[in-house]
Amino acid sequence: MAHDWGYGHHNGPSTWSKSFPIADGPRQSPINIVPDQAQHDPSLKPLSIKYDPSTANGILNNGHSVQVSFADGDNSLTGGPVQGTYRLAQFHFHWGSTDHHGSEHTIHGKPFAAELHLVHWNADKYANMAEAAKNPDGLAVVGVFLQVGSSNPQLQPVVDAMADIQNMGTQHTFSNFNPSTLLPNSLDYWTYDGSLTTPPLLESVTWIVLKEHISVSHEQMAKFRSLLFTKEGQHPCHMQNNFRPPQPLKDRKVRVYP
Ligand code: SG4
Ligand code: ZN
Repeated sequence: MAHDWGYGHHNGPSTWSKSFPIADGPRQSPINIVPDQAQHDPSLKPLSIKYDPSTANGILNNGHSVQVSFADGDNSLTGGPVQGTYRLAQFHFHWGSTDHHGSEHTIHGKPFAAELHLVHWNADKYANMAEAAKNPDGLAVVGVFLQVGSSNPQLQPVVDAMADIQNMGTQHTFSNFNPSTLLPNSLDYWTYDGSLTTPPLLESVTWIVLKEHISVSHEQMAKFRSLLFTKEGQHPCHMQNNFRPPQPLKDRKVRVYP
């Protein structure tokens, strides 16, 4: 479908504003984070995350990313920059064609090989993810950088499952997985008000970008790049460079905890 958004020459990030004018809005994501310019804010709290591994219910190639989804349950993000309880809906990744780029956020202009996004919605105020995504305090996404180095055993169940979902639109059961095993030791973070990084680019995300990265091996990254953007029977196109580049900060401040 030539008119659908994607990451290619004719449907990539620089074209999204034609169909989604909010692409040029005041609080778009991702951004380049300049640590020296982040503000310490004593009102920020430590991040508290608790997930129930039994709620993991599937892994999907949606043609834009690989995504693990969760049933509604006791999957909560509290504290940090947010008020109330946000519930995990899914996690997914963005990555490059080489080990040297692929993350959406950058630090001092430096990209990482990949970025994990854990997407949560405000279950205190809204009935579901779709409703939450229309509101400025609807979503909270935790971003974690992946740096190529030693193999990451916690990531291996996700990497192994990729063999079953090579084509766009394919899914497979994926159960009993605790995504908190993917988090780094420290939950210190930067935070700012932003958006979804894909169409519809809704300006509803409180971004929480962790300072500490996790590791991934070159071989594990190669499995991400073996996935396909395309459906079975179409000319195969490898899923890589599925990231949006940094957007203007405009009238926003990045805050840092602690
Ligand atoms: C990826 O394409 C996910 O697969 C999408 O998940 C997600 O959309 C999209 O990224 C944007 O999320 O954290 N990068 S992001 O801002 O979560 C949503 C689905 O399509 C709405 C469910
Ligand atoms: Zn994402």
